Amino acid sequence: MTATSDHRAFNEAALTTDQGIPVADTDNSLRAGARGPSLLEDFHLREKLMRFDHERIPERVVHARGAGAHGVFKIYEPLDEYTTADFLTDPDAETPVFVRFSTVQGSRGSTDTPRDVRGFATKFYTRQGNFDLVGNNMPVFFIQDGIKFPDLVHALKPEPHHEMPQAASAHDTFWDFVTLQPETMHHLIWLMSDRALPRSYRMMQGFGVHTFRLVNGHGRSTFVKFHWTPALGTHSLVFDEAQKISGKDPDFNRRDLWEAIEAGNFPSWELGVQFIPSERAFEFDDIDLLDATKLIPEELVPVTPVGRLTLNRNPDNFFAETEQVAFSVGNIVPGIDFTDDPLLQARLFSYLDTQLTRLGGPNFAQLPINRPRVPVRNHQQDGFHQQRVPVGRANYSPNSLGTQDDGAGFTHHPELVDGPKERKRSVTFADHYSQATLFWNSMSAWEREHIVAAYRFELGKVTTMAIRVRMVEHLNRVDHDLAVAVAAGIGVEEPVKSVDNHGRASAALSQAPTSPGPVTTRKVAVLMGDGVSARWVAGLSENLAEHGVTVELLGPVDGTVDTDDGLPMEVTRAMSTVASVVYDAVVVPDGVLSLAADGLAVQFAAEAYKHGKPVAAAGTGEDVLLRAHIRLDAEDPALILGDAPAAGLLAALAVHRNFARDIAAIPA
Ligand code: HDD
Repeated sequence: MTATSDHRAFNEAALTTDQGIPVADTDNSLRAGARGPSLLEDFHLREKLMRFDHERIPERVVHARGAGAHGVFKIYEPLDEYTTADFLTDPDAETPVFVRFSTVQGSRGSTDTPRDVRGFATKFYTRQGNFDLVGNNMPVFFIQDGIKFPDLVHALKPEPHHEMPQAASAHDTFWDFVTLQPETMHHLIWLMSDRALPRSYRMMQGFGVHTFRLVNGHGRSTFVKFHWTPALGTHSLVFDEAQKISGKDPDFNRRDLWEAIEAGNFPSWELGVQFIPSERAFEFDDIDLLDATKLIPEELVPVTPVGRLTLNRNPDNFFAETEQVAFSVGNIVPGIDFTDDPLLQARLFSYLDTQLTRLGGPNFAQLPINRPRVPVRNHQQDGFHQQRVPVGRANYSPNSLGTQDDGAGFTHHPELVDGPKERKRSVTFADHYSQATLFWNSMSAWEREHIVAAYRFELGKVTTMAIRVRMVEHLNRVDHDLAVAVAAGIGVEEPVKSVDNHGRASAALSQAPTSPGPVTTRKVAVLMGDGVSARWVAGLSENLAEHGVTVELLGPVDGTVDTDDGLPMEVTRAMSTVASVVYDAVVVPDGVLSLAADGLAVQFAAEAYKHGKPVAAAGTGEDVLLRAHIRLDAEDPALILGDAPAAGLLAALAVHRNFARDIAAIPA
């Protein structure tokens, strides 16, 4: 080895300071004698502490907690008829993307499963620059005008005097605000539905919310709404389960996304678009396309599938990528354009602005995760954290001393605008109830029960009675029966019917499955103990694994259990380290006599049953269900008894849950 390569080998292996100086010892500070005072000249200690002291950056003011992943987007067919956007017209383009999912209310260190809206933000690194689709998992928003956003968020966030509650909307200030701002009523009912409790980021829809425009090569503009539809179906947790997961595994959704991608089970979503030709813009009597509190029912404008998003790579570093990614609704490429939606217009300012504080200066677009995958050329310069080294003298335009190439760039759609300056809401924004009614009418019986329970829970935490009363008055304008049911749970007098329900519904709004969906990556817990039938468990595991279902064998402790054929069988983990709430189904096999006397096993079965999950048992396993107060003679396709449960379990998992059960007496 030469002296040079020797030197390089040493450098590659060794720690260095930020100045590249090799570090000999990072465990002991420099001292005057082993028990003496530390010396100021210890540059390594000083640098190490300085860097540590400044590791934190401000968290996002909303959507602080999130998880992200890399992937690709590809269209099915070119969309030239509607747009010139390269990534939507080149059938061969595989556009790299980074997606960040998030909750809204809680801090960065809060839990994944509060009742909350989820963010679904996608950065497309297109060949014409970055396009960000910064959406949510609900197709509407609380407010119509961005000037109300600070008020909404102040009311939603923990209350300012004592900073409670964390990651929850069940408190006075939130309900005070929303009951005084009736445009929130439609989004509120979505928030009270199971949509606010996604089983997985991989199992939730996404929406661009606003009406955007696509503009084609002839300058023709078409209004569009963007929809993401998950390949695994749209599924949710129930509230009790979500609350328990918050303690058992606060990283539940983040872990689920990470593990699926690590295992090669790449989640995917179909991008769908509702195309609304400009001529049809005023065709929908009670829906103004510029009002973000309204959706366009799919019965009026169907969703056309246009492409597929697949997430296939976890970030290498959470901070560098997921935390530092800076989305902006204003990042838009030729062929796509904005509308005059006043919520969208306010967002165009806010996202660019917030990054200055969060990422410490104007050069955040140079961070690796934010960098476009195309060359960046302009005369913007300097500022904190500048990474580029511009060359040449000409940092202005026009110039004759450097090069300048104004190619065919982004042109704004030349929409004609005319009107007096005024602080005024359009009268076409005035209806705040009929789409909340539409949502309520579209729900299945169990979805309605969950919504009523959610309103009762949230309003039951509101200490100011006048706010509860106000909310019941609003609900009475959504649907009288809903208002009566909620009022009965929160000590408010039954309201007098004031308006008739319009009776319209939209099937796409319900999450009740209409046909079986994929079971891939669902997780089944098998409760283990000495005496278990080895062949039974092995057979079941094999059968389920063939369908992509993950089986975990939960033992009384880590290690092995003794099976009926005398051989030890290894368990996946100890039952006490998990809980039923982190599984999709629970199985109690035959032969394990200890389980019926084990409170934890009984709780596993009871809780899973209470949450509508498939529960299977064979032989002595049925004793565990009896102890859990589960009626074995109940008509229940998701209660699978007998020796060959695989087919029944798969069928029950394919429809997610059975909420038709009578669970009132189940102690969980
Ligand atoms: Fe927003 C973050 C989605 C209205 C101001 N928003 C943020 C994120 C998502 C959304 C997904 C997290 C992005 C990420 O992962 O980094 N926001 C929405 C949707 C809205 C919406 C779907 C309504 C249709 N937002 C909205 C309004 C304003 C903001 C009206 C202000 C006028 N939003 C912000 C923000 C955030 C943000 C303060 C916080 C961190 C950030 O932008 O980068 O600027």
